[in-house]
Amino acid sequence: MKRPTALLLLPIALCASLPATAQQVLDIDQIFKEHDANRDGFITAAEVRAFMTSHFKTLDLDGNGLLDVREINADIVRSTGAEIPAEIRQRVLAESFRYYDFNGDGRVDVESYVQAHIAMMMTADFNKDGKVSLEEKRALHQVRAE
Ligand SMILES: [Ca+2]
Ligand SMILES: [Ca+2]
Ligand SMILES: [Ca+2]
Repeated sequence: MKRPTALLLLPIALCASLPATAQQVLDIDQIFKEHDANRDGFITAAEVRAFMTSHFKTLDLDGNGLLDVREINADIVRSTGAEIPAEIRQRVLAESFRYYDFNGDGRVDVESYVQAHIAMMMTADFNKDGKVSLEEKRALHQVRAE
C-alpha cells in the first residue's frame, strides 16, 4: 500500500495541529475509497474493522500481536515523511498510542486498535444511520479543521 493511512486516521484534532505540509497528505476522498470495500458509497464499522485488521498486521513488525511505540513511530514516519519536526512527531506518537489503547490497559492489540478506528470513523456519522458517507467524512474534516 503506497498511500499513508495512519496519519489520516489520527484523531482529527491532532491532525489539525500538524503543519500544513503534513495536512496535505490528508486526502479524504482517497481514504474514503480505501475503506469503502464494497464501493456502495458508505463506510460501515465492518469495513473499518476489515481494513484496520489487515493494516494492523503490516504495522506489527515483530509480529507479537501488539503495537509498541516504535512500531507506531515507524508508521508515523512513513506516513508523514521527514517534514514533521521531531517534537511534533513525538506528540503525535504519544497521542496515537493513547488513542489506539482504546481500553486503557497500556497495550495496543488488534481489537483495541480496531475499536479506536471504528470510534473515530463513526464520529463522522452525523445522521446516525450507522454508516459514514463521503459527505459526512468531508464535513467532519472541514468542521474540525477550523
Ligand atoms: Ca461500504
Ligand atoms: Ca509488535
Ligand atoms: Ca451516516
